[in-house]
Amino acid sequence: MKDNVNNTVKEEKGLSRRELLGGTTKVAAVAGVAALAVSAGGVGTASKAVASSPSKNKSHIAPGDLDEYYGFWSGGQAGDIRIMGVPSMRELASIPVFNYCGATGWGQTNESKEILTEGLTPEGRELADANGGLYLNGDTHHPHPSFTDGTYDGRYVFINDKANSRVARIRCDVMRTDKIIQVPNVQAIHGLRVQKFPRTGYVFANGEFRIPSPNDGRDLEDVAKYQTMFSAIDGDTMEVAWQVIVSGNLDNNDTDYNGEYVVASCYNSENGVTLGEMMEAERDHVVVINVAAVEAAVKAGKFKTIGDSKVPVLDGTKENGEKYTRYIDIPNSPHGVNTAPDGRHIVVNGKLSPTVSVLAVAKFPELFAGKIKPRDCVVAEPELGLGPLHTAFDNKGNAYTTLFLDSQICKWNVDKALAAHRGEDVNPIIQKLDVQYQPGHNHTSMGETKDADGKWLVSLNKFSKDRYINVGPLKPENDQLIDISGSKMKIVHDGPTVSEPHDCTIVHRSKINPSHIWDRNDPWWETARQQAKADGVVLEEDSKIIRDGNKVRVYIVSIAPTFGLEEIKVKKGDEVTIYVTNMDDVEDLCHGLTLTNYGVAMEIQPNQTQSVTFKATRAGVYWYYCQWFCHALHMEMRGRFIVEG
Ligand code: RUQ
Ligand code: CUA
Repeated sequence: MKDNVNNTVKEEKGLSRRELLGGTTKVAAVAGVAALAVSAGGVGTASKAVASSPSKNKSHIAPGDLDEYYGFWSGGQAGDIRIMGVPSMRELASIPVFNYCGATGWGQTNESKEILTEGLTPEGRELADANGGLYLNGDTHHPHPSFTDGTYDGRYVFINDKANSRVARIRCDVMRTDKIIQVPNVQAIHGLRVQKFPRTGYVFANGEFRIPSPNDGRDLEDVAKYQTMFSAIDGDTMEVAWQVIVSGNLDNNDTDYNGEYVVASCYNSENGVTLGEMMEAERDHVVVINVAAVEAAVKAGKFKTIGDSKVPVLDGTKENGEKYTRYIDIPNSPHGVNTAPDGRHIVVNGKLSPTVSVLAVAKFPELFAGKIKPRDCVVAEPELGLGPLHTAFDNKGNAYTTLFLDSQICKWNVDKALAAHRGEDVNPIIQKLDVQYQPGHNHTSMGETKDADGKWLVSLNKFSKDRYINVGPLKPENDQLIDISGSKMKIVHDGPTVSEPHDCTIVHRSKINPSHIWDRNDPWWETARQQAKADGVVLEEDSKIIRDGNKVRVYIVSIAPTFGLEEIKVKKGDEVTIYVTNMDDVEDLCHGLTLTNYGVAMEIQPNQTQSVTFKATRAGVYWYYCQWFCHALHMEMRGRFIVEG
């Protein structure tokens, strides 16, 4: 009750503040948005017309109580994934993905380095090598869990890295990344969605930037020859199955519920390379990809390959691609693409147009058969407000669209929008809610599955401005939790997040079942297991030092509060690999190994083996210690690394 009172006060304040804080709108006006006539009449008035119904949602999670949902938040420019509890909005974990993580040794352990490098393209490896063999940055946007039969199956989460054109897979049993690949022939993987039916299956990845092909120094200034592609990755093998060259560029995408079509948005149908050029056309498009048609052509061998890459590439451009693709004009620089849980409608968000375009999935077969025109697939195009970016859904046929420029969420009814498009006199807009400020993505609980439950909506706002005490020039983003279980949306929580988590997914906890400890048969340490076998060492039992020329392999079993070795003696110049096996099969009992002044550190979770390799470059005594507080004698859990000169 107290919370509600506070929120009301804050919202009123927010209304007056937003008039003073028009900075972002001005930027957009420069980009030509203000030229569009927009009816803002729905603001306030529409929401007043709705009778308030009480919510059954409980937003406060008391100490000791558990959340009902796992939220997978992208880590944005930090390159990780965060697990949030919903509705508490407590941050529960960070899963290292594309980033370097000092807490876990991600980017330093041999196991993580293998994952970070094995899937790089030859070009990527060359570029990463110039920086010491690894990319240390990532720009994660779209975390999407794997599906079976239209809903989450708890196996994996997939996410893109726009910065280095990669796609990663996270295992939901241990919540660690197990595969990373770099997609060849494209630059900047942005939109990413997975096949919903029959299962994942494909992970669909959009290449955003157009580049020469192959990009090896040719056609540098011949921008007419630049191109980009849509890629389908096999989610089981994490290999690129095929690619389709498209006209324009690719922004976001989403899939249908039949496993047949993917729709990808394009904000640069002009093929421009400057902002001015990209803005020229009043309409851009979405491209519809016909998965079965592409598969058939690949199977029949009707593809080419580019450069060193073996990936089958098909031509899906406007001129040549009519078997594989269709282009539907959409106003204007569309951004988010969101499939409704009804399985029948896909909403494309207009960004520079105040409209969203609703596509009917059922029309796509006729479109590919040439029986209807592309625009005939648009069955509604309601005008919602300024800067529609993304749309989420409840289980009652309603949609929730973020309005970036208006700093609002617009709740509207899909059926009413269809009726209005047919000419009936109905207003599809149900309510507009002020959010703080400039929302990008939003997401509803289970809302991208057929199990959408209409309980919670999260608005990921790009600016927090004055919502928190000032922490300096770089302010956090502001994620707002909105109760949508009643007839009116109600903000119940503000939560700061850092480095711009672009997007999130909200998964009911019944769908995910992480392990408490590792299984000793896990493939995670297969390379270590093989090496140990060759050295006659049993990882689970032996603490031993094996010398092999100037290579030294140190095997340590850790059981709180001891390391199996309290002294490791090596010679200056040796290449040392330390394998630590944590034989505490106790929930929540993590050990670590940090080697002082050598910059070496890693986590070893219960029942896990991890290893790290480094050069003993300087003689002396260097203490190694366990850096995860594991026992009353945790401080004493240490040993001497002695380097003889
Ligand atoms: S995009 S704010 Cu990177 Cu998902 Cu839309
Ligand atoms: Cu082991 Cu601290």
